[in-house]
This record gives sequence, C-alpha cells and structure tokens, in this order.
Amino acid sequence: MGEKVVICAAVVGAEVMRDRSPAVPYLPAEIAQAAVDAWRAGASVVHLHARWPDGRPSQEPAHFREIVDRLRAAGCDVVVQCSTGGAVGMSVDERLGALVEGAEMGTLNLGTMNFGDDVFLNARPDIVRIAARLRERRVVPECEVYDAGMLDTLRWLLEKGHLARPYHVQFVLGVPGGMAGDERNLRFLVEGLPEPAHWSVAGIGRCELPMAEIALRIGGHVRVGLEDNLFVSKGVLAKGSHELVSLAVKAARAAGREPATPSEARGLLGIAPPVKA
Ligand code: KMH
Ligand code: ZN
Repeated sequence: MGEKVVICAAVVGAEVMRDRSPAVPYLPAEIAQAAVDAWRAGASVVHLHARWPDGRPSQEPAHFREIVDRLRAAGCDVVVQCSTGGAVGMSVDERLGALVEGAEMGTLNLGTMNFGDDVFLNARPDIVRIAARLRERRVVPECEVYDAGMLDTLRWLLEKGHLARPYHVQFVLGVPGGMAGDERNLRFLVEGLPEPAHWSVAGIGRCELPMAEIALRIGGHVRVGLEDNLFVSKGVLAKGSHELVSLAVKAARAAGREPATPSEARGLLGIAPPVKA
C-alpha cells in the first residue's frame, strides 16, 4: 500500500459560471454544501473561492467566513484552503481578503502568466507580500505552479527566506497560457522541485482525471472539482464536485492508495490541528 493520498476538492473557482453547468455553487451556503459533499465523498482538503449571489467572483471576508462557519457547524473537519489567487484583475489587497480566521492553507501563485485571453498578474513583490501574510497568519502556503519557470521562483523564495517548510506544491496543468497537462510535463516539474516536498496535481478540463491517475502512480496527491473540470465523462456534466472526488477515490484505490482523512492530511502537510472553539 502506497502513501495515503490527499484529495483536494476545488468546489468552485472564479471563472466558470452557471450557464456552463447548473452544479456550480454561488452562495456561501451552496459552496459550503458542495464542500461537505466532497468531504463525505473522500476529500480531505477543500480549495475555496467565493462568489457574489450573481456569480461574480468575490474575495469578501464575510463570504469566506460564512463558508467556514457553515462547514464547521455541519461537523465537517475538512482542511480549509482559501484562494489568494481570486480572479484575474483583482488587486492583491482584495485577494488577501480570503485569509479569514479558520483558513488553514492559502494559495501562493508563483508567477504572472497568460490565463486564457487574460493575464494573471503575480509580480514578485506581490508574491513576497502574500507569502508574508500567510506566514503572519500561520497559514500553510500551497504554491501554485503553472509553468516550469515558477519552480525557479519557488527556489528563490526559499533561498531568500520568504518561504519555509511546511509548504505544499500544486502543479496546475492545462491552463491555456501555462504548461499542458501530460505525463512528461508532470515528471519534469516533479524532478525540478528545489527540495523534496509534498506535491499534488490539478489537471484542467479533460486532463483532470488522467493527471490524477498519473500523480497517484508516481507518488503525488490530487485535486479535482468543478473549478477545474465540469465533466465526469465526455459530454456528461458532474452533478457536483463530490462525483469527481468519488472518481478520484476509485482511482486511488485502483493504484493501491487510500484517501487520507483530514487529520492524516494535516499530519502529512504539517498543519496544526484546528483549535476547538
Ligand atoms: N482564478 C485564477 C485566476 C488560486 O486559487 O490561487 C487563479 C486561481 C488560483 O484560481
Ligand atoms: Zn483556485
């Protein structure tokens, strides 16, 4: 039996709207329910964005607080990871709004890139600033790596002391403007890590499950969910992120790996147990 696998559910992102799938949650109550469903299906981490009621992306602290409160009120002990990436065009101040009380992990996007037809801006001083805020708040960084040069930024952050263990690395592959999601790219990135680190892969679109299967085989962790992919199979929309988590659980067991519980995930990722209120 291989190392337990941390399955992260990205239950909603900033881009995909309900016209593409009725399952995309908008309200904090809907996002919290999607996260609870994903946790019940086997996710040990949830990656959170928030939305305004009309679906526009939100980094409002009140929205994130409500999601976290609802999760905990439902008895859900999933690891809470909040997005500091937000949506393209948001200021860093706005993006930092997601780091509310109860956030255990926070994303740290490691570079500027084309993001579809937009530009996702992450200038180096902004990366340093977000890393400092994560450190101040004792939130474990998850470094989002979309392209190989971002590993050099990771090495630089470590060398300059802007980042230190524990941190986690997420290879987000298949964004138009970043590296494609295939095995050669993933192996190249894993070999390029500046030091041994826990890593995971999020394949965008149709490469979500194939990339998860490769990661399971070569010792990584996985992220699935509606932020990254809407379909369980060609032309069949997922009813929610929980269906994608169930497919990841099945793939993990087929690869001889059991899903980690949230407390096992905290142990693996160096996250302190949540403080009981
Ligand atoms: N919405 C993307 C532009 C993150 O969550 O940190 C950025 C993103 C990354 O989703
Ligand atoms: Zn995200």
